[in-house]
Amino acid sequence: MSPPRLTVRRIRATGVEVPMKLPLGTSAGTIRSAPLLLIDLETEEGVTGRSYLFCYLSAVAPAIATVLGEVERSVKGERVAPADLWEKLARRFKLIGVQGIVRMAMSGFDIACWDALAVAAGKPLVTLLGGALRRIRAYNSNGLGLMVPEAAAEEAEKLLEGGFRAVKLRLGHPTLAADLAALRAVRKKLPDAIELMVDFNQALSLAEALERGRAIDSEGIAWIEEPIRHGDYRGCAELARELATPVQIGENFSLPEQMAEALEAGACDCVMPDLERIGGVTGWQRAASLAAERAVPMSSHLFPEASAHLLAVTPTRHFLEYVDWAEAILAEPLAIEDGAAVIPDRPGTGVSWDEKAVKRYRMA
Ligand code: SMN
Ligand code: MG
Repeated sequence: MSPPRLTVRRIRATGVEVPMKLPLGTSAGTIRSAPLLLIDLETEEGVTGRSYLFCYLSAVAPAIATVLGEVERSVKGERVAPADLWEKLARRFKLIGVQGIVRMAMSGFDIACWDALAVAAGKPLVTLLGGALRRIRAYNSNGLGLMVPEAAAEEAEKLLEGGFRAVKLRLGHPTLAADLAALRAVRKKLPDAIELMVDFNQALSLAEALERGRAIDSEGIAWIEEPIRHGDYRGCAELARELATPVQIGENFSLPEQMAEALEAGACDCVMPDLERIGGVTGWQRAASLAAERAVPMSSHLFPEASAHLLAVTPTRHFLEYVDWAEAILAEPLAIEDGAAVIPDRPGTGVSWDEKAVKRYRMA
């Protein structure tokens, strides 16, 4: 069956700031609320495609909305064919560059396009992509920021609710001793079968990362994420060679081209591209092929609702990163059962808004 014919009519972007149940204390600052930009792609045929972006800073939401206005002007009246529209927009934004918030706006639009196509076909996105409904193993990435050991251990234990068998701890305390204390307190509190990831959010120099990584190597950790500046692929490659614990990067890959460079450099043992930076569903599919060619395990970053569909058709599927931030404004939040995301049996990605909540959390 050929894909449904849809025509771009309008893009609506709505900024909301939703409270996070658990603050996220990273080495680069603490996040207490999630600034999200909700995207509604309206088509002439009456089908609406939806997606949301995580803006990191609330001030950035209106800036991305402005770029989406330019996206709308560029593709209004065009057929919803995501790869073609990506190419067209890449030409439109060539001089400013398909990077930063331009790339985020394009990615959000791409995801909404795919959602619209799946909705029009009456199929879950995973089915449209050739896969099947299934559960996707997840780790609980809510909370568990930089905190004193006892508090971290207590919070880690709570994160197992929902049957999670893996959680992620943020590190990058001022000293190795403080990192080890937090890590050991959490490891000790969790049953042995529970996997524990750690994320430095680029806090360390290469020398510090070698030292802390070697210290962590004997602690039974599933991966060490972004220990140093994300784009230092030579440094990352040295860490990947020297450390026994797998090195994980990817949330900052800008489009599949950068992921290809990282893999070429041997910069990591696993990858975790982020939908709004890798280029939406279209970019993700290319990233998944790159990971498959090299048999590199691939996880997701944020956006668990859409990522669950995509991981189901990712040959080297590893873990879904589960955060509940969008739950506050979703009509039907992603379900977690026995530590796995349940891909909903609804047309599209399953994302639609709780309009009352959107009103409540709408940005000024
Ligand atoms: C992270 C995600 C989103 C905001 C801040 C930090 C973190 C992760 O790096 O991987 O979850
Ligand atoms: Mg991270």
